[in-house]
Amino acid sequence: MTSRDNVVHTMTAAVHQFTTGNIGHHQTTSFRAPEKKGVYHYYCFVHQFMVATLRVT
Ligand SMILES: [Cu+2]
Repeated sequence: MTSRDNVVHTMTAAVHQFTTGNIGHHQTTSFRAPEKKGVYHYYCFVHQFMVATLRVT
């Protein structure tokens, strides 16, 4: 994934199935998504109010 923001973010799974580590300004990174189907909640470690979900189908 690519961050289009001006500050560092992460995609950190709520129960630690994955994390991207820090993603800087316009940086592209990859991570290993879970193989099991489901909805995985994640948040930004830097801004913990930022939450989203990853859906594996
Ligand atoms: Cu953030």
